[in-house]
This record gives sequence, structure tokens and C-alpha cells, in this order.
Amino acid sequence: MRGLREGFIRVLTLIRRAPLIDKRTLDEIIREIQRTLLKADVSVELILDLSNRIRKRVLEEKGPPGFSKREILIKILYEELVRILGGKERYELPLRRGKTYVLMLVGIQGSGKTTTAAKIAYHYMRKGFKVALVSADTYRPGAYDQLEQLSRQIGVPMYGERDGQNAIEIAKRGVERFRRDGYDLIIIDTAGRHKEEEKLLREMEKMVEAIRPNGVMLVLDATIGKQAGPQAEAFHKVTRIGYITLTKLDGSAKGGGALAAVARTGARIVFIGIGEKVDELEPFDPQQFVARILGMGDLKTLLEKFQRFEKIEKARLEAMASGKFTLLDLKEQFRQLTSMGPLSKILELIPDGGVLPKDVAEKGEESIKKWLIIMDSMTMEELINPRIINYSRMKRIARGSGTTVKDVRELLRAYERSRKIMKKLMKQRKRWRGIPFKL
Ligand SMILES: Nc1nc2c(ncn2[C@@H]2O[C@H](COP(=O)(O)OP(=O)(O)OP(=O)(O)O)[C@@H](O)[C@H]2O)c(=O)[nH]1
Ligand SMILES: [Mg+2]
Repeated sequence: MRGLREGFIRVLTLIRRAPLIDKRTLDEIIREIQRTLLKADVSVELILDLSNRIRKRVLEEKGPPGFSKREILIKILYEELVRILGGKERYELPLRRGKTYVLMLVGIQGSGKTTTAAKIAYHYMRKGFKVALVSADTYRPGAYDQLEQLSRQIGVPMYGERDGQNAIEIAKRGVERFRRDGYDLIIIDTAGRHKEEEKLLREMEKMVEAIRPNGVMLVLDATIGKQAGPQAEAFHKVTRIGYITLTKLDGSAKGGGALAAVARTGARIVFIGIGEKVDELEPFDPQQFVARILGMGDLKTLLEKFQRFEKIEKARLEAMASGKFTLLDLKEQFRQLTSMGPLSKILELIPDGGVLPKDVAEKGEESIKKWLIIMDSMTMEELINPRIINYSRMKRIARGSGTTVKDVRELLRAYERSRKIMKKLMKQRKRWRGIPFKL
């Protein structure tokens, strides 16, 4: 839907242009998010909940080092939208082999119910489930033939009565038959209805009462935009909507209305339709979907940056757990040392200068301060895995810290020595297990 995408472009522009993200700009940005979601017909309750969460997280979360408040805000916005749409995981219907699951499809005329029934049947058939279709649309001329043709195409049995009048009775008979025959999934295609058509809505209600399906799925046309919310709500009022399939996402529709539909029903989007053919159905991916609404390109770069950080963080924790002594550890020790007071005094307390090589203890404070500055110019990867620091990296680090390559080399040599001492100490520690040891 255009509105939502355009709204978020405005939100992102605001975020990018703000000189800094303080409380006031944050409020302004959140107001723009609220306006955008209101226009997209998302319920006020959800909007308030979302804005509160975003505000709280932005104010409370420090985020990883090297990331601006701006980047953290965009990431939080992304994560919160993904959360509304069901979280990171893709969702599949809770099917079990040997146990019948009855799924009833509902939706307005032309939303794609019949096509989707066949698509879902095909999807689960390929996964090895025993699937059957039931045609319970007695209103649309040719509905029976349409589903029959599709069922033959995918090789899935179908129950229907070409000239039947009572959709509920037909559905009952179909479900009974396939249940008896031990089908894992029975999909009922129903007549399209308008949300104001009382008679049809009542029929749908009665059918749900008579059949008691395990799940009711709303088939929603992604191109209807803003109407998605009220439409979903109207169906939800008559019968609890548990699932949604969003169709026609192969066109220009962004499907932003889905956000409102999900918000109104609490339903889970399971699939998206991306074409007219039976195999043009995909499991819904909330992350990809939100990225599309927010603008894929920018977000991708940012999320990759966060992922890179998470990877490095993982590597760091692993290095720590395996007892590998990295530059990062050295940095941490230096930092602790310098915060404890004059170095000479402290070194007197540590027998043999502890893990510090002789020359460090001698040169003392000055070199430690310089080395800390040098290490500030290193990337996390370099700190965790100093072996990757080649000449060109040394040049960059020297430039960044206002030192020389010689200085950087000196630090690396000191680190190498510390590492060796550390290794020895660790070995001793292993030998003298039980003797408390602290650096
Ligand atoms: N491009 C595209 N077209 C779709 C998709 N899903 C359904 N359609 C088309 O939408 C039209 C309506 O689809 P149907 O499956 O007949 O819709 P319906 O909800 O069963 O319609 P009624 O039974 O009349 O209420 C058909 O032309 C389908 O081919 C989709 O994901 N992408
Ligand atoms: Mg149909």
C-alpha cells in the first residue's frame, strides 16, 4: 500500500535528518510513525502500544558500540513491526500426520480463496501430507468447476456438488468423507462475501458452527490497501480468524494493509500469494515483509551491520570461553589498570608485574595510554583476532590514532608477549587446579 510506504519514507527521512536523537526529536519521530499507522488504519490501541515500546527501548537500550542512536532507532522500529507481524519465525499450519486438520477459507469476492485453496493443498501435498479439497461455494456459477479443475491439476481429491444448494450440508458431507478416509488436511473453499452482506456472513457463521474447523483463514487481497483492516475486523466479528493469506503480492502492492488486518484480528499471516499459478505461494516472512515496507536497500545495509556486530560479539564470547587471550582482553586490563591509580604503585603490588611484560612495567603509564588510543582505532575484528593486522591495517590504525606504524608494531609485540605469559599462567593454573588465581 502506497500510504504506509510513503509514511515510513517520511519517518526515515526525519530520523536521518535529525541532528541528534534526543527526547524531543524522538517524540516528533514517534508522532510521524503514529500518523502513518493511523492513516493505514491500524488500531489506536496497537499504535499506542507500539509507540510506547519504541520510545522505551530507544531511551533504555544503549545498543552496541559503534552504532548511532539513529541506527538503533531504525533497528528497533524494524524489530517492533516484525514483532506485530508474528516475529522472526515463519509459521506453518500445525498439521500432524494421521490427524485431520480442517481449514476453512473465507474472504470477499475475488480475493483469491479458490486459487489459494488449491495452492495450499499443493504446498502441503508436496510436504507429504494427505490433502483434500471441499467446494462449499454454491453462489458463484462455475465455482465447483474452477476448484475441480485445479484439484485435478495438482492431483488432490475434491468433494463438491455441482448443482448443490446448501453449502453447509455440502461442506459437512465433504469433511465427513475425507475425515473418514484419514486425510491430514481438508481445505474448504467458501463463497466470496461482502462484509456488509448479512445473509452470507450468517451462513459463514453457521458453517463454522456446523463444521467446527480447526482453523479459519482469511484470504486477503493485498491490493485493497486501507480496507484491509475493517474487512478483517468484519470477518473476525463473525468468526475468529486465526490465519491470513495475503494474495496478489506479485503486483505493485506492498501489502501494508496487512499490518492493520493482523492488528485487528490477532491472526497470523501464514502465506503470501505471488501469482495466479498453483505453485505461486510462499510462506510469509515477517522480516522480509517489513523490510519491503521500510525500504529494503537502506535497511539491509543497516541490518547487515548489526549482524556483523553480532557475529563479532559471538566470536569475542567464544574467544573468551576458550580462554584465548586477545587484544581486547589486553585493552580491558590496561583500562582497569589505568583506572586504579598511578601505575607504578599498582605494579608494585603485582608480583613480577603480573601478565605485563617487563618493558611495559618499565615504560609504564605513558605507553599504556598510547596503546589504549591505538587500540581505540582498531576494529572489533582486529581486537579479537590480532593476527589479521597486516601492514595496511597497521597504517590505517596508526593514521587513526595519530601514531606511527612503529608504535602499532610495538603494541602488537607487547601483546604477543603478554599472550605467551598468559598461556603459561593458564597452564600453571591447570596444573595447580584449585589454587585461586586472579589477574
Ligand atoms: N496475480 C495474482 N492473482 C491472483 C492471486 N491469487 C488469486 N489471483 C487471481 O485473482 C482472481 C480471483 O481469484 P479466485 O481464487 O477465483 O478468488 P475467490 O476469492 O475464490 O473469488 P470468489 O469465489 O468469486 O469470491 C483470479 O483471476 C486469480 O487468478 C495472486 O496471488 N496473484
Ligand atoms: Mg472462489
